Amino acid sequence: MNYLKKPSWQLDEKEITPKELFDKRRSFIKLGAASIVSSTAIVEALAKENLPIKNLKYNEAVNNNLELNTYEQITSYNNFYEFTTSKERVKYMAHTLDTNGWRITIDGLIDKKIEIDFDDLIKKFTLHERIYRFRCVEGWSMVVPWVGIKLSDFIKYANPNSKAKYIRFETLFDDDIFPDQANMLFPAVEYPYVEGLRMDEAMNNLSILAVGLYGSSMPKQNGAPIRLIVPWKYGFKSIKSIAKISFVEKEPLNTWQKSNPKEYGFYANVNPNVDHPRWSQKRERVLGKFFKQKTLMFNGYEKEVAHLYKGMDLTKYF
Ligand SMILES: Nc1nc2c(c(=O)[nH]1)N[C@H]1C(S)=C(S)[C@@H](COP(=O)(O)O)O[C@H]1N2
Ligand SMILES: [Mo]
Repeated sequence: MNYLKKPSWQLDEKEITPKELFDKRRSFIKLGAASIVSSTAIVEALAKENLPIKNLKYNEAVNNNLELNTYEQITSYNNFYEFTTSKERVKYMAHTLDTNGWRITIDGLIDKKIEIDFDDLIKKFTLHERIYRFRCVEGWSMVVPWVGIKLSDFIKYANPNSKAKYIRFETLFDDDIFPDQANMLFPAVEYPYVEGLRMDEAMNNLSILAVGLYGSSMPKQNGAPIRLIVPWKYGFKSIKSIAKISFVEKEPLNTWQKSNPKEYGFYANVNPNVDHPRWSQKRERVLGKFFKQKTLMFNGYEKEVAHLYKGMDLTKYF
């Protein structure tokens, strides 16, 4: 008999999910049922906690017995330069990010430009939970239970033609929402924030467009309503609050490469053997942990992605 063998990173939720995640979900389920009665207290609680996502598929999750960071940790230490370069302050400023009626433009090497509401777009896809390591180029890391759609599913929907070799993402430009975009003199980086992937990287099963975490919709400070997650790459590739997705022929010039090409490249694969010009990448500090731990090649996803870079000099394509 043939058994469908799950990839090593995939395990059932019950095998891996710590108690906290279950508790969190249970509280959502309770709130969900109670909200039929619709008291203001419940509505307020839901708004505060983010709305629970319906019809979520829990059958896929990355395992390796990863210990999840808490919701509090994941939402209290953020890089989101459109607000501020202070990681601790992002969560206090992100309330201006109004995602009501969020529109996404899909253009470039496709049949016809698509403009669609985020709410309508997301209905077309199956949601997956993916528990991934997340490693910032600065040397901190965390483990996050993301909720999202497969980027490959999105690409199949957009249906780019064969000339498309790369996918390019852009964060919303709106200086009413993002205070640093109104900073005429010394913005932290050039806006809108831009990122990109080679098409085969984008089609890899690990690549997702995340729309939530811990089973609820994406907190504003983490890039609501939709952001990229590519867990084998440094965190800056995981562009937040996406408003435009384009299929292009040439390698997009991503924001950090543009701002400092000596230090940041296009690929940004997590690699303990290639140091940042100003610090080592051999180790990392997990949020909430005192001792550092070893950084893994491709952030621990070598089996899934190493083939994408066969024959490439990873010191050159950093
Ligand atoms: N638009 C936008 N996306 C962004 C950033 C940013 O400043 N602006 N920072 C990046 C960096 S450097 C990291 S480490 C992650 C942080 O994601 P988190 O706040 O959810 O941990 O977002 C990435 N995506
Ligand atoms: Mo980062």
